[in-house]
Amino acid sequence: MPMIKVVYNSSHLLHDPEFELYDGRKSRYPETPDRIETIKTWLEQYGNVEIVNADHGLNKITASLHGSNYEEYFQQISKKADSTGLIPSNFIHDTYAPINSDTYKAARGAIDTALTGATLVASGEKLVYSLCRPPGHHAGGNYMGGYCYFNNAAAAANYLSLSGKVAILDIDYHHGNGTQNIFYERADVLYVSIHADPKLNYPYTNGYENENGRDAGLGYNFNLVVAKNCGIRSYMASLEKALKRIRSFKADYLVVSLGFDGYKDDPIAGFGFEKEDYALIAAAISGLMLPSLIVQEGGYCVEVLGELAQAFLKGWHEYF
Ligand code: OKP
Ligand code: ZN
Repeated sequence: MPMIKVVYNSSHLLHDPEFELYDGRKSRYPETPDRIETIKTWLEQYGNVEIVNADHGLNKITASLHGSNYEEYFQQISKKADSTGLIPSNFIHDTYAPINSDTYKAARGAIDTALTGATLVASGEKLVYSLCRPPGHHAGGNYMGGYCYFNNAAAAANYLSLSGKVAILDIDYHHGNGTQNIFYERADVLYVSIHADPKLNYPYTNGYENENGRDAGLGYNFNLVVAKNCGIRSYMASLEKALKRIRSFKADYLVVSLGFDGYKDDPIAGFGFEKEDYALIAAAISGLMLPSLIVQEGGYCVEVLGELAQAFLKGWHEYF
């Protein structure tokens, strides 16, 4: 396995919400700091990786993605956060985006992590893995939600789109409604997502197969719904359809929104995947032979996340 650059940023540690709220009830917040720490530590020990720190000089790029007052507003409310972490406002889509005093800084670090990865891919790296946290694919042009604040993958794709056509393949268990929202009217960035049925799963409002894009973007949004616990065999059939669409698009770059919440023991999701299935998925995707940025999204079975990341990188072989 060749050396792979893994982009990391420690400010995610500051974002550690106390609980999740649903129907007025509190439960454990699954999107925890140890998710990223365990992946980093595991890859340092067992993977051939070079850890690169995120570059924080890239902040101007967010403005074109989320609108300038979004970031300013987020920074302001982060300072005023109370113990619930919940601040009702036009920008907040659901109760799954709690904000504490350091959330802005952590989210800024996550988007910098993605952008740093994008700059490396744009300058010739074949495969880079950005260990983003908090995740991003539920953050839209003007909203946060689903543990997401800034859309890391969208920022990376938007940056890469300055140098060519970009396909985003989202294989998190949940539909990336935010990413879809950001690129819905664009033909230069293709969004392809395989996810659980939104009738039964978060984000509920989007992810249906008839959502194909709008105006110039019509035909450049492709949603594939699979069943919870579908297993790798039936998942691979959908993955082949996704890859076929990406091939016909003739992308110059690929951004993978990588969630590990398809793993069979994930506490909030699950496609019934075994650990080794992540190597099969990566092998299939790497057959696209595209310079690629992997952006970390979800995955909540913390004790195996390092192994899943290792399996994924090991499976990514065809390109090398
Ligand atoms: C974020 B990502 C679970 C309720 C669902 C929101 C899920 C956000 C998933 N108690 N909470 O796509 O992995
Ligand atoms: Zn997810």
